[in-house]
Amino acid sequence: TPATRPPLNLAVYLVTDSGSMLPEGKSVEDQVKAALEGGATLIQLREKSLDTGAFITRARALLTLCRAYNVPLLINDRIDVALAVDADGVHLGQDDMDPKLARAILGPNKYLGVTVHNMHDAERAADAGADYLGTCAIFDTQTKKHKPGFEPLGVEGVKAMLTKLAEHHKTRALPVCTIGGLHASNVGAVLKDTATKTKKLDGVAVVSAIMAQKDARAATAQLKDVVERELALAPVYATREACQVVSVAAETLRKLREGKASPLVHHITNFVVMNDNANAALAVGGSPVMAHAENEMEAMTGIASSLVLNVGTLSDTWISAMLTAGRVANARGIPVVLDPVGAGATPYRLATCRTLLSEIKFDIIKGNAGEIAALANVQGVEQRGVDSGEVAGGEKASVALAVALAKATGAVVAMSGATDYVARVTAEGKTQVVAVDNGTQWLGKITGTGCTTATLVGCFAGVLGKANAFEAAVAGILTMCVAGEKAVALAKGPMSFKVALFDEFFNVMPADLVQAAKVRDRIQ
Ligand code: 3NM
Ligand code: MG
Repeated sequence: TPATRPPLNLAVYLVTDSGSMLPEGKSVEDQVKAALEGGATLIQLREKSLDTGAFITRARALLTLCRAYNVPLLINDRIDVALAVDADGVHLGQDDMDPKLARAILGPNKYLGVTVHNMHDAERAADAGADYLGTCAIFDTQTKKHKPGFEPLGVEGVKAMLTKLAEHHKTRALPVCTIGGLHASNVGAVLKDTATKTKKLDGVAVVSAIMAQKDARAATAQLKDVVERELALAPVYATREACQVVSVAAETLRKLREGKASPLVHHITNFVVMNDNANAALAVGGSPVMAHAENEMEAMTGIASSLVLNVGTLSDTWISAMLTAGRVANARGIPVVLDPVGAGATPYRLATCRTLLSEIKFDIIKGNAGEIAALANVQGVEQRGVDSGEVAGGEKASVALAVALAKATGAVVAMSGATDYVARVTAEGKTQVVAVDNGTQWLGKITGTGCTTATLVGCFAGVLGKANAFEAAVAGILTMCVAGEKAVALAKGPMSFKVALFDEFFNVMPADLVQAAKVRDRIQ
């Protein structure tokens, strides 16, 4: 099962200090609380001389604060303290425990951050399963004594390290922050001037810029403002439940990026998108296969991690192949995604979808509002060709529609549109819905982005399995939308947008999903 920990976001990373820099009358706890109010995205408790008992007491207090803001708490160096209080992970310096040993003790579900001085450190950290890297100091700092002979990296040094990190498949997907002498008046330039074509910093770590400030909340908000502007972050958006879904999406994308998962996604899909879908699956880290011959369905679906059935450019021979593939997938516990392309456009398509729905248990149904309405037998939603109409009645009606089909089929329903909705009804009758406000109008200007979304959903479902179909649906949609948003900047028209979009399927990073996500829950 995927971990449900708060998402890792390095944007504004507070590292604590309990020494003489604290303003009079302020405790570490006071400053951390103020920083959380001001929008800090990650907290590290760093104590260099506290006794273990007092350390644990402080860690517990900070964890309570962090939980209230759904922000992870990491502990500097002390794995025992992190485990004792069930913090979200640890940060290690190069003089601390070997990251591989630390990972073995921590298990897979704690965050592990490592300070790195060079590519050798970075590769070792990546091999150990680090979740992010911090560079050694970029500038001089009063807060921590540099070792004799150590020179801060400077802007050029950090940029050079980012370039090298981007060149290595092991380190390419790891989020990175820097530290040392950073404050609101220099982080904008640091983020801008260290950015390379292929990799940028995902945030900044500070001590005195927050801990030493009388108004730590305002200081944090000011930092957050600069970082938000420079990294084009989504404003803090998600509530706890949505955060956890985004967190799972990011962690699964990382597995795909690092080649730790390479799901074989069997498609029976239409002629219009067949090649595009195969390329999209490859780009995101999956392994596509497009096979339609009924005689090989048993063997092909049998070795797949997930199955995507798409009713575009339909014919009778394909329907019987779909039925066979679907039955094999159901029998073997392989997740199945339905893309009911143009379901309401012709009686043939609608009848086919009904047959498929009655013969096959689908884990996810992904369609636009018109398609979902056709399957749910709801009148009044416009259906023109395979393009969607929007639902009259706004969000409430959209959610009701998605929930109705989820209830009728038992599947997770992912309904695309300007806002995408993902809905499910659990076996106990509990309804869960999230809305994804990401995306761009450009996704509607080229053909096949809906089908390609089903491919991405299929890739995530292939890693996450049937039990996490809801998370897989959100992950696929979010990846499409965030890739789309990033591609817009490079588009001169529909075709250059398409090229940029497919490049972004390859380049979009877990940290991009976390930082760009506009995911809402509790909307029903
Ligand atoms: N680690 P300030 S520099 C905690 O070089 C820490 O690894 C560093 O403090 C490293 O934001 C540092 O006040 C202190 O400059 C940074
Ligand atoms: Mg250390």
